[in-house]
Amino acid sequence: MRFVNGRQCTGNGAGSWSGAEVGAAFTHEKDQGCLGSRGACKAEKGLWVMKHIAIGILGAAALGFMASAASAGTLDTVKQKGFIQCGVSTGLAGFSAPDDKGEWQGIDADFCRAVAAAVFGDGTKVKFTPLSAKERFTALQSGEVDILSRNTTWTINRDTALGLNFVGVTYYDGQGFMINAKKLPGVNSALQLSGAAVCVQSGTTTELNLADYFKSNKMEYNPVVFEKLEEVNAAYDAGRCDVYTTDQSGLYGIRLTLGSPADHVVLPEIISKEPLGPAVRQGDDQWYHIVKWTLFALINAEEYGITKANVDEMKNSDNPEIKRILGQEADTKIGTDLGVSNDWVVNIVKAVGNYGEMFDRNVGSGSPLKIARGINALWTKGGLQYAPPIR
Ligand SMILES: N[C@@H](CCC(=O)N[C@@H](CS)C(=O)NCC(=O)O)C(=O)O
Repeated sequence: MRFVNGRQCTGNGAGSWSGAEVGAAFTHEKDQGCLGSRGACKAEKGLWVMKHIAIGILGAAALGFMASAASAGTLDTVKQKGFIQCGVSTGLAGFSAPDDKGEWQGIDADFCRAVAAAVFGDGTKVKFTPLSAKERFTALQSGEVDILSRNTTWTINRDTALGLNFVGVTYYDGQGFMINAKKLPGVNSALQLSGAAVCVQSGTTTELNLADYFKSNKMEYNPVVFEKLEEVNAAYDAGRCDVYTTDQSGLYGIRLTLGSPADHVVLPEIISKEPLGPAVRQGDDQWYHIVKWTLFALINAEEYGITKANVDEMKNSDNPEIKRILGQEADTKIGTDLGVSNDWVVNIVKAVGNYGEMFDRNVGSGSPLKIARGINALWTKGGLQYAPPIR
């Protein structure tokens, strides 16, 4: 089998990335000169490196200050400005991507709408900030966004050293590989990929898992690394690498955007755990609770059969748990204890539906991606989605 001669990106190869995402977030390394435009890359590099070392040092020193300055009282800040600033991807189908009218669609975009509905009773009170993988953590740490809802994997490094708090899991994913079956006819397993050039986005867990997987299977590979999603997609579509690796859900979305989607197959191996979920800054418990319980409200609503269509009717249900969730219990303080109104769950479900509706519309049977619920089914249906009780 012949693989394309993928060139390794100096300093950005998976091998040289030692899991130091704190540094990555602040040095904000630019990858675009590494493949195809190496001359331009070199010319700019001296100045650019000096500038970014300085920014990196200042950035690291400022981390503690920024995180605490930006984190206290997010609810008040959000109420004052009248909307939630939501960090999303630059355009990943099913998760967060603008439609032809420029409106953000996807499960991650809808999650921010759900929080806006909880806070304002109006799911439209959201502004979106598109962020690359490398930009996303700095944007949250600095207060540029109030929530990061961008197919982001919950890891210990991000939950500790990066100063974030993940609120839960909106989508259980795992890393996969996609190949052009026309170019690599005999390949049906990732274990046949030794020597391949692999397209990957920098600043991701993907890059780290890729290194682990090839190392543990004693295989060689050439990482072809870019910062911008469109660069990775274009390089892969142009045949500059043999393999595309990212979260499996992402592969299905990206496949739809390629020149001839039917030529590309996703290989069966899942090489990692990628629990994707929204994150907030550490140091603001009230905001953390609002965002976390918004997710739990969406999941509980599905469990109790509360939908966008029946939510008003369900307020009169005989089931005390449904009445409680919908804020209909006499003298309830559940919503106000959280810092929102007592009909917060009604508002959430009216804005985006329950978790299952959000899933189906964006990535599931009602979407072009047609991803099965699988492990993202409710715990009552054999899946992993489970939320603590609202009581
Ligand atoms: N879940 C992984 C990967 C997330 C990621 O950024 N994946 C890329 C490749 S699909 C992406 O979504 N890019 C979108 C963008 O940069 O706008 C992580 O948190 O590190």
